[in-house]
Amino acid sequence: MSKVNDPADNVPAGYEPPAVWSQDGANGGAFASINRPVSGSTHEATLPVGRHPLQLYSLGTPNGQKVTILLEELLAAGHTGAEYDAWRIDIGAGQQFSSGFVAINPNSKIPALVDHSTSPPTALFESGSILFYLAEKFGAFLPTEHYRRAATINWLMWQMGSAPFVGGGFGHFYAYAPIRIKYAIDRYAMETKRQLHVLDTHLASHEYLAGDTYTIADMAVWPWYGGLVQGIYSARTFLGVDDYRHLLRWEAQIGERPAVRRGARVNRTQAPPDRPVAERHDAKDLDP
Ligand SMILES: N[C@@H](CCC(=O)N[C@@H](CS)C(=O)NCC(=O)O)C(=O)O
Repeated sequence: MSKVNDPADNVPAGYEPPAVWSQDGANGGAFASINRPVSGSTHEATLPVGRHPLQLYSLGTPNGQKVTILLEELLAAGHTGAEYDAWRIDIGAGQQFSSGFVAINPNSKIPALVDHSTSPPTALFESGSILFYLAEKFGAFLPTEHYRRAATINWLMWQMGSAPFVGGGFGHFYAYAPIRIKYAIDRYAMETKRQLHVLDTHLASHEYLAGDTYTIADMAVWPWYGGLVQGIYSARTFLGVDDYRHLLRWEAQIGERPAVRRGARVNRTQAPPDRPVAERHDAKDLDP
């Protein structure tokens, strides 16, 4: 690491990284109680299994919403095999570290899915992998023409690689960290605005991310970047989101789809302005 300053300027003042890092108690951030430097389960517990082919273990965060939006879109398009039970995993209470959850996702993060219509059942984790699997399984929202398919996967991968800078970077340091660090906020606000500009520029000349077709790429990007437009982290003004008018057009267009509105309510305890649904086991659970 290059030495660029006086340690007195560090945060906290005088801090120098030790030769070997070790955990120094909880750091006080919003997720301090669940962060650990090791993987694996902390307790024995099996996951519940409902009556539908697809069993989703998730929470209605942006990463969770991507999957429930696709499932609701598939059902709306008539793919009855996409019926699902959505079980709520309380990550604040550490349910992602149960032995049952770790068995299907060794990375201990929502969302995770098990497809019981296959033999043996198929376990899936990483939201992008889940979207890709379901789109292929049902032959929907993933175009077959090479250029449209490539564009869809490009934007899906872009989202998976980019959003951690928004959530783990900007969102963490702006909204969740126990102290406000200008250096960190500047770094991640810059990158988040760059990403918003990437989307805005592309959407100026494309109706959807993959061009003229609504795909899993839109479903992956909408919860995160539409979320910034809707005010997650209360950063809409700070990030100057109103300047990105093509992104705003696309955000509203995707957000008014009935399946998107349904999917965005699943595994949530708050989903303004709509009614949240902590668990979904039947289509009726989401009816008005
Ligand atoms: N790259 C993963 C990220 C998933 C992720 O970060 N999930 C968060 C909630 S949005 C989580 O489960 N956090 C719990 C933890 O870190 O212990 C994906 O897209 O599925």
